[in-house]
Amino acid sequence: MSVDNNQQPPRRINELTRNTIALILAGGRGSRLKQMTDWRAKPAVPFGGKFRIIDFPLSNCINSDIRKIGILTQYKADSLIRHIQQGWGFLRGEFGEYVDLMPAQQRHDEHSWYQGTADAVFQNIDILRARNPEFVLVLAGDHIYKMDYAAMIADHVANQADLTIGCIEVPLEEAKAFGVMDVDDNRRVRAFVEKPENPPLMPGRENTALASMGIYVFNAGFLFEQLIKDADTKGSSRDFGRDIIPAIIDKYRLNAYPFLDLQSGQQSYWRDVGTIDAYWSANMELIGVKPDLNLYDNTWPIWTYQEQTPPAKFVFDDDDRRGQAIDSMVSGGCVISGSVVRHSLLFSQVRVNSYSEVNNSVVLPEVNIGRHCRINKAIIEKACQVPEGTVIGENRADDEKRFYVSEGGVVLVTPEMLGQKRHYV
Ligand code: ADQ
Ligand code: ADP
Repeated sequence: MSVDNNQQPPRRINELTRNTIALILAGGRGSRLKQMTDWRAKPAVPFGGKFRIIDFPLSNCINSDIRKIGILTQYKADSLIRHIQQGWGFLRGEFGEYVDLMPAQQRHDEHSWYQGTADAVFQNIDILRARNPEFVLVLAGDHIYKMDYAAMIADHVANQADLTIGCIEVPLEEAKAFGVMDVDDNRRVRAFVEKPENPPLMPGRENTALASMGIYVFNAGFLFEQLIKDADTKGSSRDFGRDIIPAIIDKYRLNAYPFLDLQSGQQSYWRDVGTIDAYWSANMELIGVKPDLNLYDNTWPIWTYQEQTPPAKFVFDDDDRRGQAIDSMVSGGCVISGSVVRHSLLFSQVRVNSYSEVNNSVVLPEVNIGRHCRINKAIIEKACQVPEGTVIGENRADDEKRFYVSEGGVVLVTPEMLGQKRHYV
């Protein structure tokens, strides 16, 4: 019997994940979320009653056994940093596990912080090199999904790729907002265009394009080389989608990794809650009986930091009016007294007072809704004190005078719009 000395045994997955550093790009403003990102970066925006958006990619890392994590921050990072420090400090440094905050360092040019996404990584290249990873997993900090990155890294290794790009199928009319790819039968990427005016169709499909999720597995040495090359390229915007990928596509092995549910083979839940309408809908969907995003799945927990709060409480008021919530999610520390909450999502420590009604709304932490309010289809920002008798969501023209009203008719209410200044801690 002959032994093929060239044949490598398949590598253990935990060896692959242990040799991976994940970098979460958390610097983007997310300006389409309007006043919700006036004070915080999009990854720090609260979601789903007790999480912040960045908890999803972070939890995916932990659940995929990737425990070396860097978070690249830039825009309004204050509440993001606080959240990470309070909630994500449980990794064990002595086992080589960490969540590191990597702020913009203004490494080269005093006047520009990070430029594109590749620059954010390049600015930290010395730190990354010193840590000597085998793979670098680049993630966006502003998408909601549950994904096993270990399977993607294993696929990257099995295909001997230099770069593997996570991808999803999107309707053609939405494809303009993404990097769009063309792949061959072996999932090798043949073409890639960032946010094209006329996106190419997926082969064999009528109305679908193959879009990049903006998440990448790179062989680390290869990534560092390409970043240095890009930094020396005049006119580059230092972006993965615009500059790095087009520059390497012809010479190297780029593979597409489809984000499918491993059990059903169907495309999995993946959302960019980039607009007020998308944010409101994604939160509302969670209330349904069988939402596509299951937050009650013990096999893929979403970790977060939240203050300890007492249980939510539903009480009769002095007039014996019942406080109740129907078809809703209500977080800890809420008190609903003599009022009705329907088809709504309440974050922690919300108070709803007598004779009020809250319908189809997302209410962020520490909001107080005074008596005799009627609120419909709204997002009420953190710590708003909604005065007695306020009516929201019944007359668009009225709402527009005081609040921000989205295209889809969702009313965003912030403390500033109510003439309130929040004590900022
Ligand atoms: P976009 O999401 O439009 O496209 P971009 O705005 O660059 O790309 O943001 C990507 C991620 O990086 C976001 O999480 C953002 O917050 C963060 N980010 C942006 N600039 C940063 C900086 N300088 N420092 C730190 N973080 C930063 C990308 C890809 C497309 C792909 C979509 C999928 O370019 O090809 O289709 O993601 O959503
Ligand atoms: P948190 O980490 O508690 O979410 P954020 O910084 O994200 O805090 O801000 C959340 C809310 O506080 C938003 O409604 C924002 O409008 C308001 N806010 C934050 N900072 C200030 C400030 N300096 N002045 C007024 N309002 C603020």
